[in-house]
Amino acid sequence: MSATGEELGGRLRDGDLSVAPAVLNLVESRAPAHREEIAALLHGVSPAALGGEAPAHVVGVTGPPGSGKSSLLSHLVTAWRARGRSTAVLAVDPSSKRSGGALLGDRARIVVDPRDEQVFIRSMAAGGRLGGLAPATRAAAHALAAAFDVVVIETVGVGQSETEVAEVVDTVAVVVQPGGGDALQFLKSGIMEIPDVLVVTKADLGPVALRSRRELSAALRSLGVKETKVLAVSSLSPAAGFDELVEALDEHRARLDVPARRLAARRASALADFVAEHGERGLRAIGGRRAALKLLEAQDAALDVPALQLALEAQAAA
Ligand SMILES: Nc1nc2c(ncn2[C@@H]2O[C@H](COP(=O)(O)OP(=O)(O)OP(=O)(O)O)[C@@H](O)[C@H]2O)c(=O)[nH]1
Ligand SMILES: [Mg+2]
Repeated sequence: MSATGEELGGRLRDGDLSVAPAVLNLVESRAPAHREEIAALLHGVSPAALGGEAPAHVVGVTGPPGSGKSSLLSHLVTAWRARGRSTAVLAVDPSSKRSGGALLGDRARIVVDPRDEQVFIRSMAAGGRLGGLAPATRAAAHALAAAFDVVVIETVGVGQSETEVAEVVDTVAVVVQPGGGDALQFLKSGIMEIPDVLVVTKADLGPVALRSRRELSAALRSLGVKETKVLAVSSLSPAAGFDELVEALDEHRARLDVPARRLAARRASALADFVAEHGERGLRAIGGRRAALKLLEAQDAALDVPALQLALEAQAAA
């Protein structure tokens, strides 16, 4: 490892996008010696160090396997770049897990201009379960948000499994394909949290896509949800719907209380990282999840995730 965590944090604060690969290598390292370096990196991009929240729009793109997330992201990244926004995508790859394997045969890659230095795309290993985020993914998103205009986390999941990504991003876009009844059922039954934006992909399939869009809109209305836009996009050429999608994501960001959401995200990340490391037994040592959250809420709002995790560890050891 050439650059230290502190150096990487400083370069991210300066807006140097070229350090993204080194940042990813560091956060993905499991070497015990790197734990302090990761903490130094995240400390360097904390609100305390930045003088406020990281400027990026952190977006979660989540949906069932094969629903068209990666194809959609190829176009969405292009649309953001056309608006001059630098973009990092962290694609959480569940392929090592049985649950994600069904459609691997015809899975698409995110395709962008390889010469564009303001785009960074990286596949990352999934956390423990479908839709789960590894600590490395949360750390990468927190760090890159200091330098990139947009940071995306792509995860596979439907139903409850996307909550983890919802906890760490500003805006959640749930992506479903036409005729995919699961999302509709999960939405109606309250199993699925209300997404910030709902996207029906494969609009080129015609009537079936329009019907899905209508059904999802009706389901949201019957739940009394007014803010969530339901959009249809096609990633086949001619691509369609992406300007509207950029707008819908921007609108959500505009009405968001970013500091509150980010603070909640750091607390959720610290708790998840703590549990990833110390398990439910660690949680019991604090007195359970609720006690842990209470402890986190008592900490300084400008603290970074590793510092919050240390507070939990101190309490567990007390
Ligand atoms: N007709 C049509 N097919 C699409 C569209 N978008 C994606 N597909 C196809 O759907 C399949 C899955 O697309 P991906 O973009 O890989 O979907 P994904 O959600 O990223 O899949 P996983 O990462 O495996 O969960 C591929 O065969 C795509 O070619 C679309 O707009 N129209
Ligand atoms: Mg994909």
